[in-house]
Amino acid sequence: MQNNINSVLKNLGILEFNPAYSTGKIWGGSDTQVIASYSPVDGKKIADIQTAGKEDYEKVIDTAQQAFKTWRGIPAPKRGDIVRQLGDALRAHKEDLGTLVSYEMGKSLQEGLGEVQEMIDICDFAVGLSRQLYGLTMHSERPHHRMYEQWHPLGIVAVISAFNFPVAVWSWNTALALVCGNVCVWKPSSKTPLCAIACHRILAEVLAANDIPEGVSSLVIGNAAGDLINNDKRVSLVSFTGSTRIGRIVSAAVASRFGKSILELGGNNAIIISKEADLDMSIIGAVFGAVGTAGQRCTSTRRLIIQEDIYEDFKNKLVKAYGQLRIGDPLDQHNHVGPLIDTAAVDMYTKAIEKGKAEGANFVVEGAVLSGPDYTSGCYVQPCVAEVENHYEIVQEETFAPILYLIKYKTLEEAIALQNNVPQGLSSAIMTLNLREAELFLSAAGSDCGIANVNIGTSGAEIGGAFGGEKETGGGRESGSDAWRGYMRRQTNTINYAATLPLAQGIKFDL
Ligand code: UN1
Repeated sequence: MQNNINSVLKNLGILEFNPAYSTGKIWGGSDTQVIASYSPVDGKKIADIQTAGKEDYEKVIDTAQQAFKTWRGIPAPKRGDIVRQLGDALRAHKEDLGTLVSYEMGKSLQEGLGEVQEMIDICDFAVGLSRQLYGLTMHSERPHHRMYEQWHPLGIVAVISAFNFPVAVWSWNTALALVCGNVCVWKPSSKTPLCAIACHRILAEVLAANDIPEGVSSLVIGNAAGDLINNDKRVSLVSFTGSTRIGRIVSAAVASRFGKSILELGGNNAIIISKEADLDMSIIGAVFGAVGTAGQRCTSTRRLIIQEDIYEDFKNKLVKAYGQLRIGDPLDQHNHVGPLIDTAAVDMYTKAIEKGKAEGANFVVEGAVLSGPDYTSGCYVQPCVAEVENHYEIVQEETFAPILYLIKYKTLEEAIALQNNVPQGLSSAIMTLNLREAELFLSAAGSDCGIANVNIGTSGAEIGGAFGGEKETGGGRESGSDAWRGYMRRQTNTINYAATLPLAQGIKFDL
């Protein structure tokens, strides 16, 4: 792997080929503070990265402000063409970038490549959008008046992204924000800085090839930048993906300066398994949802709400399926489950299991931290399954790990109430072949989540839909549908082409 990763880093232009790279400082700001990127796959340090300090940040924002003046004046379809070129560059780098995502973050190579595919797809989507930033026209109540609305860019859009989707979430935000005419500043997770450097370089090359001035896309690494962004009036929109705990802080800071925010916070996603479900399909959906990305997606399946008549049968099938899971190096395509991001995440997994047990959880597949020659990073854990009650504190919380909770129900109304009865509201699903059940689940009396699926698991959303959720998930929407509006400001325009000045609401004001 070591040699392979060296060539991946080289192909992505991140650092010169250097077998001793792990000790060298690379790239980044001028701050003396350095963060290290370790791979959870083998525990090896990949590189040290210099973080951005206050001075670097000021330079970035100044440059971004200048660049905005140029960028907003470029016609949207032309901006779309530049995003199209970004998509093409990502196609060319897919293999290398997907491998880096897998090695630095720990998700399977297939999922790493899938993440890059999402980036390519959102670029395609944004190209089309660049000719469709439509506003409405309205009929004025006054004669010889025309009224319409148009959408303008906001200015500087900051993207604060999480480790679990180290490249895709940036692209959802950036591709859209760019065609809308904004300039972007990216503060990636400090756990996956190399993925960020790789993407930034790919976009920077595309921009430079089109003679676009510096500052249309910037990267600031390190946690200091996050605070600076949140409290900076010059940053019009903060798109934050991360925990509800941090999201609360970000949202309050940005709101207090009347900035805009798009929040993608925690999920606590459930699948309802009806007795009228296709059980074989349900097993695959449930297991992939729970253990894919080692349970570290916002959309990971955390709870299965199972009808009592099929509960025992389904549980046994599930236990059997868990017995077949292969855990190990995510770059080895035979494995289903890779590592957690770091040993701090392993601690959270262990604590959640202990807390669950103390509350009465009955583990039907026991958890364990794995050790041995294949697991030297100390980040590999056994995906586990526990029978619980929905009200347990641990069940109400989001633990970013492959722990799946089983809950029994009698009626669909009860199942929907259980599904909704958590603080979060991101993704949800029902497995049923019964139309009445499916439609009730999708009705206003059904799921309260931003995403509600039928006969599909909770994870693996496509970019074409608006992505995000309600309640403590934060209410933000990113990616497809009309999520682009979140990156623009709406302006209502009324034009009078009469020779008089009639006032609205029939008000007379004669001088
Ligand atoms: C996330 O976990 O932050 O639905 C995003 C999915 C992905 C997005 C997840 N397309 O699994």
